[in-house]
Amino acid sequence: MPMKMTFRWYGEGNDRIKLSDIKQIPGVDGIVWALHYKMPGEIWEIDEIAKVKEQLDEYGFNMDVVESVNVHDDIKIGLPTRDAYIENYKQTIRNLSKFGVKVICYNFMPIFDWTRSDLFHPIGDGSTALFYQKDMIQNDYNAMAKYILDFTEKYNMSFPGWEPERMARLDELFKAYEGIDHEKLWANLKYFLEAIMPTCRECDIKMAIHMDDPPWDIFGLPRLLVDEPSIDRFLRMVDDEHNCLTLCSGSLNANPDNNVADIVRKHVSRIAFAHIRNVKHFDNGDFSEASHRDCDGDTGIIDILKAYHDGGFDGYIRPDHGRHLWDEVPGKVRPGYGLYDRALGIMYMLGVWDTLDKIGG
Ligand code: CS2
Ligand code: MN
Repeated sequence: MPMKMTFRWYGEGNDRIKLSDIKQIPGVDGIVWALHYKMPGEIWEIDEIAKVKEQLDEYGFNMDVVESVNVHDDIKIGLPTRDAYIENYKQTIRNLSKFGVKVICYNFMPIFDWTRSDLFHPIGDGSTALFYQKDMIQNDYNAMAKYILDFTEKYNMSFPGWEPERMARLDELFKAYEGIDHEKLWANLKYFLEAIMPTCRECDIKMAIHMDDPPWDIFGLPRLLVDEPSIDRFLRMVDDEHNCLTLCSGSLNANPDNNVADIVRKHVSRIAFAHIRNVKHFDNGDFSEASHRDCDGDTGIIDILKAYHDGGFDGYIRPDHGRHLWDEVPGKVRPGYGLYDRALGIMYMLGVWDTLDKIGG
């Protein structure tokens, strides 16, 4: 079984889930980790990385995948100050490589990471899930950000990509991105990647861009990694084996026209990291996240896993967002990142994978 199962963990003191809990989930070899207190653009220092390594070593987990080393806005906007931030990024890559890190997941979304209108939407069986109500995410970015930030404040947690320091300057940030259209953002992404590729080669670290979530422009901000043609363009633009994808099935399939299994079949050799998430669509364009079970959503989880299996995928994989179950109520769980549904998701994924291994696919 060549693919490598992982589980995302937010770190000591920042995640209620304990490494000893994760250890009991079958098949998990690696922890997907990050230094979540770091601001985009800061260097991750050796002693800070060493601390995490010690914690993971105690349970025999590898630290091969980092999610995320966030990219500074000045790099995305293409300001003259970007070169200094790129130098810092390279130093972080070098420092991570000393600990055997193989993959860095990152994204190139302007201002916001994933965006939802409801973090605890009842889905009908007593559990809740992340929900996107299309008409609530149209014009008023301040209202959307307020909903998310009020939540993080109330429950004293911070979300990656939603750093309060950045969010406090939202209007200023929107101003800074004025004039950054799709083509300019593509050019800035190319500049960034071409600058860091030599370091990635030296360190044998793959950069694995996460898909934009949701995969369309929001609040007038351009989004790039949204469908098969844009993924083709991305891989052609910097055609290097260290320039890879974090193929997030749920992010892409928020647009029902995206066939994720097709994309896996086409680009499996450039997928360094697979996120498996299931999404259920509604006719009005809203969507809800769902359990990993194929028939609970519309994403085609079995087709996707089969495409990976057929392609001999030997990269890293993890369950992405799960539902919140049982005692996982607001305040007790990071939205999308509870223990139970992701553990169930892993068992489902391993069930499909082991069956394909055993009886052929
Ligand atoms: C993640 C992303 O929770 C999620 O949806 O898959 O937030 C992901 O961590 C970032 O976009 C990667 O930079
Ligand atoms: Mn994802």
